[in-house]
Amino acid sequence: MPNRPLFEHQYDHPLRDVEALKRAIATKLIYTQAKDPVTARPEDWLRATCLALRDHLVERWVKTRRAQEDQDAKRIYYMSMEFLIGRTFTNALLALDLMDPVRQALAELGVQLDELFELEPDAALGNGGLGRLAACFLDSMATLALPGFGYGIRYDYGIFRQRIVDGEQVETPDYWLTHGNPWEFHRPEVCYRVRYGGHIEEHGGEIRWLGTEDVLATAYDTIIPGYATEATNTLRLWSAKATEEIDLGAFNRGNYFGAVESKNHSENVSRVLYPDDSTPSGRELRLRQEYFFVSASLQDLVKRFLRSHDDFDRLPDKVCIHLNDTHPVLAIPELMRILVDEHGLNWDHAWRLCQRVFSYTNHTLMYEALETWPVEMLGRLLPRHLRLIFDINANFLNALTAREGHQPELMRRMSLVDEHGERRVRMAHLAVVASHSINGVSVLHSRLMRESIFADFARLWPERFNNKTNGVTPRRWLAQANPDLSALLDRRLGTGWRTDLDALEALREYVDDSEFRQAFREAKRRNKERLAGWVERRLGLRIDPAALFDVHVKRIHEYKRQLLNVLHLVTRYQAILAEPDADWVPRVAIFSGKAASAYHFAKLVIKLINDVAATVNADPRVGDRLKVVFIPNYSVSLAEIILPAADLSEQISTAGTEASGTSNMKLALNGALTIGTLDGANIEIRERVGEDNIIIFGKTAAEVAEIRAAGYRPRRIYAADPALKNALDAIRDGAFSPDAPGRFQQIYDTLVSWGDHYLLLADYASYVEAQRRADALYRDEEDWTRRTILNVAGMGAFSSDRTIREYAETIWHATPAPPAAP
Ligand code: 26Q
Repeated sequence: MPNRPLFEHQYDHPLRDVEALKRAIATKLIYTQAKDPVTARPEDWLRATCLALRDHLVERWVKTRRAQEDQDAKRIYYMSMEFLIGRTFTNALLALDLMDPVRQALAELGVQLDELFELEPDAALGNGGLGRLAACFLDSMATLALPGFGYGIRYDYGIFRQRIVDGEQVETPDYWLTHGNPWEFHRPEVCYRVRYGGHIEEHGGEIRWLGTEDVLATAYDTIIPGYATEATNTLRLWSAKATEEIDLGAFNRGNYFGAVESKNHSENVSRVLYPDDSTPSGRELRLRQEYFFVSASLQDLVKRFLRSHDDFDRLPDKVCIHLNDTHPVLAIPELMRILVDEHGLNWDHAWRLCQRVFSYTNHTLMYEALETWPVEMLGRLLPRHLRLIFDINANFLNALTAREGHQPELMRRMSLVDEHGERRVRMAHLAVVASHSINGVSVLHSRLMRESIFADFARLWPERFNNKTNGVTPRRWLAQANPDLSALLDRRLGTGWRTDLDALEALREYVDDSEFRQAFREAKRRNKERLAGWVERRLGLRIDPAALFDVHVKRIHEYKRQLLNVLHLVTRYQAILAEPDADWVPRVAIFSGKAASAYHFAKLVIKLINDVAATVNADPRVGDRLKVVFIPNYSVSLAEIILPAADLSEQISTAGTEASGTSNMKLALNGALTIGTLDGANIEIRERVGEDNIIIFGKTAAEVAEIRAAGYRPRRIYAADPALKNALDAIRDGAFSPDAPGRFQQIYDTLVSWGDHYLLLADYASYVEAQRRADALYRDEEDWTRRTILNVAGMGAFSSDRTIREYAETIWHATPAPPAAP
């Protein structure tokens, strides 16, 4: 190791010094942005403050990287097509413990800190749960000082913005980089060539891949601060750049526009995030994206490894590569290509290394959502990789035959290539064959995964399959989103829960402390007022903070059954009209979530929610007994306002369909009671909070399977239940769509005539009854508060720190590499 200059700890002393902060912020404003403090806009102050904070993080970042290098620590590469980070400003302020001094420094500069938060755009480079999980994992890896690297794509456009126009979803592009991104560092020198197309030639056993069309991948690094540690990690996102600024051939032929077009074509690779409708569209650009970031990341990490190693023998001791779903699975043939074609390793050696390096998380059992790619398309775009996949498959099937004898049916089922109709490569099978660990994201999901989609593989390699129940970071989802409850917890439990969420267990002692319950209720009340204020300002709708806030927020999808929620609301509306003087518990039903742009049925559900909302909210006979709100453009930053305000958390997916859910955890952590099915992590939440403190209803996963096997007959359920029939008839006959009475016919047909796959009507009666239980519980304020406190107390297990510790110990075999204490 060459001698390196000592690092100047420029900021060590003035860190929490208000005068120094003022100077730092003003200096950034003037010299980095060339803005006059007298005329600077709030946006300018925000940027200046971010840059000043960033300097502190950079110092930690340099130290952490140095520690990782010096210790030659094993690195965890978390490969994900999505990182749903949200905003960074508050997160950075809390990580640095600088909230109060920065507030004061800005105030003395004439700027209100609280007015700056809203100005920062979300980094919304993800669809939902999977992308947000990746962001929580980065936060936990840094906080635990694990050497974790995120690798992904720097999309120019994140998940589309949703507007609601006449009750319908309208998508607009999310260009989030308009005002620059103060948190990223472009590394133009970190640049790799990613090749597509061409053909392969064999020369004496050596394979060459020639005639490709190339794109450059250039790196943008984002600092991921750990909490209460100097450790910080890196999220490296790749952006596409054309290999040539312009196509000189076309230019010389006088075709100026054509000359620039090919540049656009190349750079489109990182243009936009694909929305998930759980039916992969099989679009070629998506496949290009997957290979793009995988290839750049592997070239990058192999290069880093070779800086301190002469051969690959220790690769599995120093590198693990985690595949967040199948989206990065091309990393497997790409590593094989690098090892075999570029470094001359023999096949078996390379394959053994691969199997020790890769691990894979599955996030869905829905057959139609499992990723496959046409052999034809793969062969055209990545001929060398297709050949490698075929070779992997041939070796695998040979080994299978050697072990199990000749079983054509078994081989057909397990093959990496689906030979039915158009031949397709099964990415999940490739992931399983190449990984030493395959995990699901909740106990139920992991079991069903072993029993259904991977049953054959689990028989062959039981030791590879395991569970890692998801978790969420308490820094963002409690400390940041819920400052009032956090302050209360700090007073009673101390501040340690932020890094030791099990400390919440101690709350059990306070359930019988009426003063504590009062304070707990007041925190909830303030959160509800905050949300009510937001709804009134933005949507012009007044909601009563005393009402029960019933919250259903997540992607709009049939399996998540927002429609079941609507059926209950229509039933409740009809019952209120029939019995206006009954003792109703006032309720505000809050929905938020996006539907994939091509998912017609999900969009129809959004329209129905909005039509029901318009009818109910305008009906003077209903008043405050029921209000329905659809909050547009669900996002991480909206979640931070909505979740802390919830009383009731809707987790009502058909049992066996929601792999885990993570909003269920965030809501319970913020003091909401769950109304839910025995699905995903709801089951483990029930174990932790106790049966009395969660409202469970509906068919179990086993019952769902039986009903489907026996033949689901929804019309019988419809005909036998007058309340259900009234609700469905009203929807079908246009009670909520007088302007277009036939608008929701399809919803009726799907639920009653065709029989939806998600068995809505089979759970309807049980759900309505569960909602009555919720009302009854809410009526007893003290008792309700006790139950919500016990929910918070039981949520320690759902910290992503716990999840990441489990991954690190049992899958990655990685240990912390903290920077030396200052
Ligand atoms: C695939 C191909 C083409 C276009 C899009 C996609 C695509 C994109 C995103 C497919 C799936 C996703 C995201 C899936 C997801 O978010 N799954 C959720 O993962 C959470 C974290 O494990 C779980 O808690 C949820 O239960 C699961 O639904």
